[in-house]
Amino acid sequence: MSVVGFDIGNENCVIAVAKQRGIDVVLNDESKRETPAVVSFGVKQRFMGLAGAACATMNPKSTISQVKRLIGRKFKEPDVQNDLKLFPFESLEGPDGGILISLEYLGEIQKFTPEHILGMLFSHLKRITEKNLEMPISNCVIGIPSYFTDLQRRAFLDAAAIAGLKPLRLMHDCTATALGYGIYKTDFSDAGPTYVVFVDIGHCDTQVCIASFESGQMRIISHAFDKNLGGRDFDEVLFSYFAAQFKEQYDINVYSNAKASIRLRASCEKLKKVLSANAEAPLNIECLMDEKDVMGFIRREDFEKLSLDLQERISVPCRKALADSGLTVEKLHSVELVGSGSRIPAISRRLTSLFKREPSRTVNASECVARGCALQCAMLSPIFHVQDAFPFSIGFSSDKGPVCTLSNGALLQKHHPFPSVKIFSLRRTHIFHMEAYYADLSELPTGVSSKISSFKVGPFQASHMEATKVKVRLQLNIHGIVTVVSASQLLEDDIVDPHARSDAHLTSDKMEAESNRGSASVPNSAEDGNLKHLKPSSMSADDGMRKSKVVKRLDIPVSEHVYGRMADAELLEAQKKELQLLQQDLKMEHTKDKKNALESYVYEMRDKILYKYLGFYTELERERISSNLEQIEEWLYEDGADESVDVYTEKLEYLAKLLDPIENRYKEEEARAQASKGLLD
Ligand code: ATP
Ligand code: K
Ligand code: MG
Repeated sequence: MSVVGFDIGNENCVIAVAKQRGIDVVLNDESKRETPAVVSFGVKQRFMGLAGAACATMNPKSTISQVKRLIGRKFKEPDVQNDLKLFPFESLEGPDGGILISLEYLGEIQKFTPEHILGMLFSHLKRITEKNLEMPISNCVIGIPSYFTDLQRRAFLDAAAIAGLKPLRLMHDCTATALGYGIYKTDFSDAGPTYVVFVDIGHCDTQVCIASFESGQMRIISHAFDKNLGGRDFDEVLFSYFAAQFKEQYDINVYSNAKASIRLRASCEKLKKVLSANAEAPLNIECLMDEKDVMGFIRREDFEKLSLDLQERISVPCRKALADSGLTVEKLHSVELVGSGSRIPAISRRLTSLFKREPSRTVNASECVARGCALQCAMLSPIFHVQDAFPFSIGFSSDKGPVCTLSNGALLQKHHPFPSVKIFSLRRTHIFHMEAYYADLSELPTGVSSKISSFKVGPFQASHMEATKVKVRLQLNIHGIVTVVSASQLLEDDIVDPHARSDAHLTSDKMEAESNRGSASVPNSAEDGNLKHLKPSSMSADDGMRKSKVVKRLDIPVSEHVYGRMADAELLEAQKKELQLLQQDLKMEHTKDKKNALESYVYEMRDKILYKYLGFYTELERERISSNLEQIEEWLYEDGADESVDVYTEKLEYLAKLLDPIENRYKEEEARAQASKGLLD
């Protein structure tokens, strides 16, 4: 079984695999450890990763990056609108309020969901991995931001499914990092838990978590985040600075020109990286717009002043995670700083003063998420327990009002451990509905609906008008998705009628098999999420009953509807479409290969006629070959620049036929020479 971990960043993706010796990062086709998260639609084929990123300036409207920002979100959410303003591609509101990306491909306007675009990226990463491992893969663990909503998590699973991947777990980025950190550490004290803060600053977001490590177990005790603060905001500071400067100096308004904006933004990102290692840096762009070359310059000191607000904002989630954990800085063992966005020196300084110690860089800043995911994939049978914390408070209601509420109206408090199961009983006479919802909207981005999903429970049999006790098993599954895994009814033998008995079956108290897309079974499930106290039977209330009497447990059907999630038919459609698009890409790649082969053959043949086969042809043959070579070479650059595989193959075969007799004469002569040499020896 392959054990693969994926980190899908807004800027860079990393693939890691678990091998016997440890974790390896998979190199892409360009032998790079990071693959840009870009999908670009060319004229006849898609380009992804590095090749896709290279199309950004030439083909901005058809080049999609940062799709992770859009997945599982609504078009009208304010955050989404802000992001869409930055992106050069076109988007519109989908029929369900979701987002559609619209672009021209293969001569028509095509619309794609973010799930599908992310699916393309997954498919690309999957192919890189398969090429590298020389075997097909499907099982994997994928890193996600800890602030992802239920819908975003499901959308990620759907995107993976479009590419034919089977995620065994979606794992919070910081949890993956913490796992990779903790599993090899041996210097933790035996006296009590060791607390480590992980700060991940990526391209678009900042995530902080505090993990506690104890023998064989890791718990996430708190996490916090800023969904809209990352490296790209620092780029934007430089962008505004130079845009203003160039307006004054060169009288150009880059905001009015999409291509100029893209180029300036890209240059600012490069400049920012230079400033991480140098005290000052120049910025030169040829022909930025209106045929003007621009030149600029900035000192690190000035950049730091310009980005003071952003630096301050990084402290906010750090303080929040610390406050939520109930710890003081003195209790912390260390602060681990990861994510390439954190390479700005001022950020380190800021964290040093906040946590009263210099942040460590024990783990690989750009690879830690993928490595942690690969590790998790390799050890999903638990040797080392990973208990995560859920980011939002979840409420649950039935048609008769909220279920088992806590003081604030939630069923599961924010930071509830997962994977975990919650069991409750309701008394009902017939089919009923339940709703899962976010209990505290202030924990979510503005514009996110409180509705998560609805469940229909039933039909079931109730005797007369007397209400039956229905036991509902709610799961916060391994991906951090809320779902009802089962509902059941306990019946004493004498009230089960003979027909019902035939299809009634006794079930054990272990987790039932998954019934919904995205609800993987949980390796450790216990009454209320406490992994350490796993009991063989976790249904405490009815244990007594079962011991004294044989009780039939009848499964009640549960159906789930998730608000805003793509329907099964849509997913199938997207999978089919993805296969077609892939076929087209492969066809174009094959065509390119054939064209290259023909081109090389022309050069090779010309060379052979000049040297190797000299004297083995007639003047007539030479003339015929030369004129054909010349013709085909010219054709390759003009009419033949964009032909089909068959045409290239045909031309190559034609040339080969011309050369065949000459080649044969040469070989015969060579054999003769060899033979006579043998006689002499
Ligand atoms: P996200 O986590 O938001 O999904 P990601 O995982 O792709 O994104 P990273 O690869 O961790 O993000 O970081 C990318 C960011 O790091 C970019 O903004 C990039 O400009 C920035 N970056 C990379 N190298 C440096 C450097 N030397 N100095 C400053 N910033 C850097
Ligand atoms: K990354
Ligand atoms: Mg990241």
